[in-house]
Amino acid sequence: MSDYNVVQGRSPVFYQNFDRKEDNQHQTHYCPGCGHGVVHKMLAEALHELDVQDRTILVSPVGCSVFAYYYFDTGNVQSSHGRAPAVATGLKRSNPEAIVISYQGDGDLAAIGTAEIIHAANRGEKITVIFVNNSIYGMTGGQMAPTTMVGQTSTTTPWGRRPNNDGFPIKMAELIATLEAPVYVERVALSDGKHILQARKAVKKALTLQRQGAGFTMVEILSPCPTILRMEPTVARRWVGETLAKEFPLGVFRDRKPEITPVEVPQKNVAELLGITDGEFTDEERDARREHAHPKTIKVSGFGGQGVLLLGQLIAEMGMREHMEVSWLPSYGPEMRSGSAHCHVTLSHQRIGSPLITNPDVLVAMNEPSLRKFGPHVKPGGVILYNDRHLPEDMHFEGVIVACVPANEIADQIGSPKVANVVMMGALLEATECLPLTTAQEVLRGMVKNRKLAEMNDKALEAGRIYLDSEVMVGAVAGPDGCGE
Ligand SMILES: Cc1ncc(C[n+]2csc(CCOP(=O)(O)OP(=O)(O)O)c2C)c(N)n1
Ligand code: SF4
Repeated sequence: MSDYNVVQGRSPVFYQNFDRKEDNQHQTHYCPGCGHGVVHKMLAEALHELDVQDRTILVSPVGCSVFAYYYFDTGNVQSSHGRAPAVATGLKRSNPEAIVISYQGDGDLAAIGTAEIIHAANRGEKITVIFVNNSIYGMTGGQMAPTTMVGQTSTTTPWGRRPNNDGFPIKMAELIATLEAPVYVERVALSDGKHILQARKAVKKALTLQRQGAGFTMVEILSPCPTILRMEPTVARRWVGETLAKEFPLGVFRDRKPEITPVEVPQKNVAELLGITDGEFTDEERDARREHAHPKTIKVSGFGGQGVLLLGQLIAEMGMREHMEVSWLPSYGPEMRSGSAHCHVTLSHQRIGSPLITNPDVLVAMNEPSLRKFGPHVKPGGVILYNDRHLPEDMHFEGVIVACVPANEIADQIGSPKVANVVMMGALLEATECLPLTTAQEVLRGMVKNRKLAEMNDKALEAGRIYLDSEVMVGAVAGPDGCGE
């Protein structure tokens, strides 16, 4: 056997086997002649040459580009359609040492994800975007993409793209290059060997810049999709050079050092920024204060205008004053007033992974639809506070404490229906003892300057607390009808 040197082989950045999920093993992922495979190869080789495999995170969204995670033995995150630059932003900001790549098709990047790419580029996120422009939606069978050329047929433009109806092709490299922040933007093509080498150089350059911490880099790669274009692979490749590259000129659109002068702002935590800390605390003092506050997940829900979002904010602010980790996540429809609204509040002793709460410890239901919607999801042993004297007749909740507090009625007696949410706050503190009453008073007083309203808030807080104590929770546990057992 003669000696030989391997000069081209499988990049070690690729997995040994490209296994597919379950029973699809017999299928290949990319069609013969597809540009994605060529781009994968140059990307893998560049990562290997730059010695960054171990710290690379590849974000693959929806489209044929999603298959990237079957090939790259790197970190892989799959994002929803168009959102890869946003996901990459989060990954890069939380792992500045990582090499983060957003690998996207043209439908993904230039249609559903237009906002994400523009804003990631505009913020100068230090990520690399590999943009595979094959002028069509590949995976879904050939609908018009933003990059489909005038006159080009697709399943949604069978007569050819007409600018008067479908607009003009969007030239993403040029568009991104108009922004201030991007560092490097180049368009290349997979039309022949020479251009493929140029594309390889561009991909490596973008990654090199990222490794140097330079800023936002993007390589747009004109690529063949022989299956959807119904062309032989060799014809499709030629078409990329002879037709696609005419519409999308190749070249470097941006290559410069960023001219971003960082604006130094003092680093403060949220409580300091809001001015709700009363002096410097030692860690011991913080821990001691936190001891009296109890972790809880709370959902507050009702009609827009009932102050449900504000009630959630107030609880979150109280938690901050007790040096807890807090989150507040509002959710409301387009018609905020009189539509329905709810918010998720977490009070925790640890950092909070997600602000979303599916099964809360506590539900404050300010109206019946909220009770029906969220009541069944309260955790066993949790608490439901319902804004009425009784539960609707057909409703029963097993294994949770239900307290009916007619907050609207009580607020009316105090003199303003607006303070019904504060009545509920008093009831909530009494029912759960999650936060000290004095902190609630502090927060409420800080919120309103009007003396009359401040007095009403104080009364409402107290009335809610007393109602729960005397009218509802005669025993430790209220009955399902809201009365004490
Ligand atoms: C939110 C959402 N909308 C639509 C789809 C359907 N969909 C899947 S892939 C795709 C187009 C992808 O085209 P492109 O980004 O050009 O990638 P290619 O397949 O050509 O590589 C669409 C519209 C989806 N999966 N999710
Ligand atoms: S449909 Fe097109 S983009 Fe998708 S794998 Fe096949 S050739 Fe590639």
